Amino acid sequence: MRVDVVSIFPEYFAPLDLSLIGRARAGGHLQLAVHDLRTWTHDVHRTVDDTPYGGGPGMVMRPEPWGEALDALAPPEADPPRLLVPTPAGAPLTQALAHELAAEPHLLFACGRYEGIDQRVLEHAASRMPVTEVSLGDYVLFGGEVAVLVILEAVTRLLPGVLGNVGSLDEESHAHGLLEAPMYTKPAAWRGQEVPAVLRSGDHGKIARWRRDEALVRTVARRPDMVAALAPECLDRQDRATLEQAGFPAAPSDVAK
Ligand code: JF8
Repeated sequence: MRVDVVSIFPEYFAPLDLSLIGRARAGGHLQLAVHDLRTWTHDVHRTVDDTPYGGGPGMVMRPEPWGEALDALAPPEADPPRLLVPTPAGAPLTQALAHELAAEPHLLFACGRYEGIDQRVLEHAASRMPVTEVSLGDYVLFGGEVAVLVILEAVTRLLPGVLGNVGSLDEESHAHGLLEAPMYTKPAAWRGQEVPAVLRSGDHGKIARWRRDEALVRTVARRPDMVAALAPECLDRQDRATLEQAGFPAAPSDVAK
């Protein structure tokens, strides 16, 4: 997969040389290029921002450098990339979106700063390529850079050949719409706490059932929204019994009415 990133802080992306993403790059799974938006300015101050029309606090990113950057990185004659624009107003990043992005041949990330990018940049880009505004969640960051680091980490680990053990992808949290059961390693007893006996029993059927029940109980307690979103046909009799015992669905509260 090819990935281009445009930012006024290209140094933010230094961590992408490290660890498993660095290895994915060295192994040729990820071809990453980070570009300084100021490359596409022409004034002595290399200006990228200006005051907002309509007034209000802060500054807005001017459209001209972004227009030139997108012309250079997504030339009209070439196969268009998918443009991703982090913004608190975007669609939430989910594991499903990460899978979708991992199947793309070319991603182009536009990192805004200040109060964001002039909306006409996105409107114009949408006439040439698919544009997706994406959000990490309901809290406010200074800019899109950290969001791009997060999205790239979620996507890179899904690229074929990047994870050694492909099976671990199907077993992890969110793969089945549930949180994972707790995990343990040696020693069997530590500071007076024992690893649950079932995990040391060697009975793989019992272990799978125990993990499924733990996952269900945990998800009811921590993420009832995820349990509510489960397709009923994904639940067997024992699942339904475990959910009921865990107190799902919660009794309707007076507040909700
Ligand atoms: C920004 C550009 C974001 N979940 C999120 N919170 N805040 C942001 C974000 C993204 C881009 C810019 N301010 C200026 C905030 C995402 N994604």
